[in-house]
Amino acid sequence: MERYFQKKIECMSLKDMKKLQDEKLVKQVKHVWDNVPYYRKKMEKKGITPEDIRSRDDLHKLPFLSKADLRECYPYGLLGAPLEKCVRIHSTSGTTGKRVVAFYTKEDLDLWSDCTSRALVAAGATKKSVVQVAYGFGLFTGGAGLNDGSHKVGCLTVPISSGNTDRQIMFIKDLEASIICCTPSYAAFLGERMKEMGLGPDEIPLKAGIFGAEAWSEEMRSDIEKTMGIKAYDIYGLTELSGPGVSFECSEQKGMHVNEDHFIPEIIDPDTGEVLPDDTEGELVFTSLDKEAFPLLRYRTRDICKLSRRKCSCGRTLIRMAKPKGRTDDMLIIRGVNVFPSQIETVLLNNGYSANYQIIVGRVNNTDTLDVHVEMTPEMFTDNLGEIEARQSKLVAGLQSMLGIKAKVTLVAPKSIQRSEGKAVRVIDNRKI
Ligand code: DLL
Repeated sequence: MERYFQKKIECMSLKDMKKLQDEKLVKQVKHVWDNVPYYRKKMEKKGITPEDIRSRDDLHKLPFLSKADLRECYPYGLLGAPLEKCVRIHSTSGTTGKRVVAFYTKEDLDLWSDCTSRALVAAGATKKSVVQVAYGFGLFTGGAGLNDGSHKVGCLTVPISSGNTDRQIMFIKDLEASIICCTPSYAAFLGERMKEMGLGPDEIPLKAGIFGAEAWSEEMRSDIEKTMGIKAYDIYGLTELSGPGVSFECSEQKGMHVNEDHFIPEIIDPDTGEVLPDDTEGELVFTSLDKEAFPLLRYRTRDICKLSRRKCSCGRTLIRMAKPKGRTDDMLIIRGVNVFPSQIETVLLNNGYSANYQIIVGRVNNTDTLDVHVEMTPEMFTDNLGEIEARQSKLVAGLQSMLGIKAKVTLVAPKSIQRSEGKAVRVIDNRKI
């Protein structure tokens, strides 16, 4: 069965896609120049005008935008359309500084729902599907984004939002939901609860999950897939660019196809800003080609990943981005070594633990400390101290070989680490306090 929502775009030849992007980019730069004085000043400072941008090949000439710019412009400073054309805002859950507010016109919402529809159809959604949207609704983009895409595909949509886990499970069973959309950490929690209720993969009607909004490892994917008997698809996006659906996974599960007719991705060296070739790791930067109300050019996401043009057997020609490894701002530097929470997660899951853990960083006598608290699974739970110590030592060795530094590992009782209904908070860095 073909699984495309807009085949013409999703399988467009590279030549046609380039032409489409070239045309849209020229128009978008002009739109920003005419309507967003803040960015126009940035261009003037670099000595460029819209005439300098004739195609995608000129993209590198444009100045970057960063989260700091967005905060400086809060709330209306980057608005690209008159307020009477704007119909919605969403906002990031940022805990530091001013929140980022993004604006949408009706047309922006329509194009955004195309993106999430593509993700849903790639995961097997049809008009006959029942789709449970368990991302948060409200200012967060997850709920609204998948909800609108699900409507557009014609699925029966269950806008349940996050939380109330037993009710989630009741609806999945009673309505025979085939697709669930939520964060991977909430999916893991749902799976854990289903197991506790005695529901095995064969008794769970779900066939697929669309999980994103936070970094998650391949090991976590396979855990969730096994527990619920589903195929777990990754989806990526950020509020500043619309929300979920900037890129999405196909059944190959080898990276996420970027919706290139709406967003041009680049990978840059985060220190120098230099554009890096495909298959090289660096910071992801996006230019939105169609957004009217919040048209960001060369927005630095701070997400670290790679792009690949290798052919995908699903038939889509859209470039793929790897699973983001983490963010430049959640990379921990511990005793001078770069540590990503995702590396720690990989070691834990490879050793049979679940993704219920907490990383606590501190500083004692000017030396950084790294403590990892990990829940034992109910199956491995024991009060035999010798056994616990042996397990802890094995994890210390595993982490040492992955990270190159020594961590202290403490095994804790099952269910003693708080579960998350949205994005999980796994790092506590006491050095900043
Ligand atoms: O998290 C949008 C979203 C909702 C995406 C639902 C997918 C599903 P923000 O709250 O603005 O928007 O956070 C954006 O989350 O820059 C990444 O660091 C991270 N992120 C999003 N998706 C993924 C993913 C939404 N699939 C920030 N893998 C981004 C890893 C992700 N990180």
